[in-house]
Amino acid sequence: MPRSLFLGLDLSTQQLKAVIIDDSQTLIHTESVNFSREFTRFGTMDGVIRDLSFPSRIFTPVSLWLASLDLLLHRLSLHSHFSLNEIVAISGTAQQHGTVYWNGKEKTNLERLAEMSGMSLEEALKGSFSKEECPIWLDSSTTEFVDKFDSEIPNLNGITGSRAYHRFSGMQIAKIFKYEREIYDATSRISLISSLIPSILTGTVSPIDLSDACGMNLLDIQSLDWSPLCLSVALDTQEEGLISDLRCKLGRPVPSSTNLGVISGYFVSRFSFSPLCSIISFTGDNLSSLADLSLSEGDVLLSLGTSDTAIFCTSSFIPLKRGHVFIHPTNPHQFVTLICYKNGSLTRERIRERCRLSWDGVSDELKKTPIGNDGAIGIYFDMDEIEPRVRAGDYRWNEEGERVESFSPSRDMRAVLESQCLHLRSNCPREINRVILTGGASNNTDIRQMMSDVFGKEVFTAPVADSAAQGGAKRARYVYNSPDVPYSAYCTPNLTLVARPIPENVATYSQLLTIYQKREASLL
Ligand code: XUL
Repeated sequence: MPRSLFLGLDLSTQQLKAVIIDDSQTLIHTESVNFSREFTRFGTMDGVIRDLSFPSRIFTPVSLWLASLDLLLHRLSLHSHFSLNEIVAISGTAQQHGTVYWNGKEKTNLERLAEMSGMSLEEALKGSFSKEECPIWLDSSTTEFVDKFDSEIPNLNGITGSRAYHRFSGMQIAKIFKYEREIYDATSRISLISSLIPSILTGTVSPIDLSDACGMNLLDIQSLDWSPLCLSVALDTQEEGLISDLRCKLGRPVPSSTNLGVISGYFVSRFSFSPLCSIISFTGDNLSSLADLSLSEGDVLLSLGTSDTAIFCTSSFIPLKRGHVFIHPTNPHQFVTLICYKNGSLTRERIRERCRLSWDGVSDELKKTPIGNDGAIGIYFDMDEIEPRVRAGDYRWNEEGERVESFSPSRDMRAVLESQCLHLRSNCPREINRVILTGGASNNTDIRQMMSDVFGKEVFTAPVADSAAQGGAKRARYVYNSPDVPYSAYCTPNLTLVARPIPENVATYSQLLTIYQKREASLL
């Protein structure tokens, strides 16, 4: 009986990764190609090139991604415990916001790919792009356009799900239109990085994925089509011809569950893929990790890293001042909210070092203070915080609510951890079912228990390695099999229960939350 295998690809900033699973979600293989280590000839560092004369301009050559796909598939074809011929569907993901510019010749080049299976992808698609240097999410050279979008579209977050951000694709397109007009005019189609790989795999430029399109500041998240107002501001024009030309360049976006067709003959001849292998729309990496965890309404995902990120799902569209709302990649009737807090682990580490403690020592130190610190609150921001907008600084209030300069080490240590948990809690929906923790600090048992007590819910952890690529493989399996059950019932996440709420602590933290919110509000 032949096996059905599913391939998930993740084109991230530094590498292209592959995960293969079988029809019962068992992991069969992972493989990766590191851009800068394996392709020194492109001159990238950590997968990107920083323009020395404009350090905020950051890009990756599109040819590097083509060369990496070739090498990755070649490596996958060499294994004996599976064959590429067993792969029945491919989906995947990519870093968000970056854009790729085709020049009109791609039509012939992609169509003729099947006849060029003796050539590398890089050679076969040479001359198909109007711009070799693709702006990526790290680029922040677009201040002029961020200001323009913010001032000309006050309701931008209500239309697109986010206020204007430097890295969002609409800003990049606006910049190319204004400053590289020949390139813009020579562009036939614009892809997101997530739609580049499926375009190559199917041999025709793929539509942009609706969920990833929410990272462009161009999509009307409710009508599911490009916003005429955003397109007009991007081009600084009311001219209908120019606006509809940009609409054509972008193409009509499609849901993440779209089956884009079968694989191009190029991959059948070159790597022995089955000609029946289906290609499913790719989405953005954060959304794909969420698909890996089958996040649905009531779940809160907290990623505790350099910055702390809270992700949760809602059934209605609730625009935020400083968060991002995306269309849910596996449930088109839901929305995904992502809030990023700048001050995460660096702040935790700074206070820990200031108290001269190891992480084991932190645990002992916490035992010296009561849960809730007797109502004392410390809010610590190493960098200007974006959510809420508060200047960098350490802010402490004693149990009487008076501002004080310092706390004892044990009170300081408890205060930083408690205020970070309360900070995350205060922006999440009231009604939640469970909390999933990922990121470095999710290994800490004190933080796990504190989160559980602050949220009053069970806390789970999830493995994060390869999670975006895993999400791609799981989506490929779901769309290919099209079962009659929702995605969350079909693709089960690999979660471990690590903490249960302790009722008396939950009661203490629910009172402390009100105090915390008062103190935080006094800083605005
Ligand atoms: C999200 C973002 C990054 C990239 C990284 O808005 O810019 O997480 O997706 O790959």
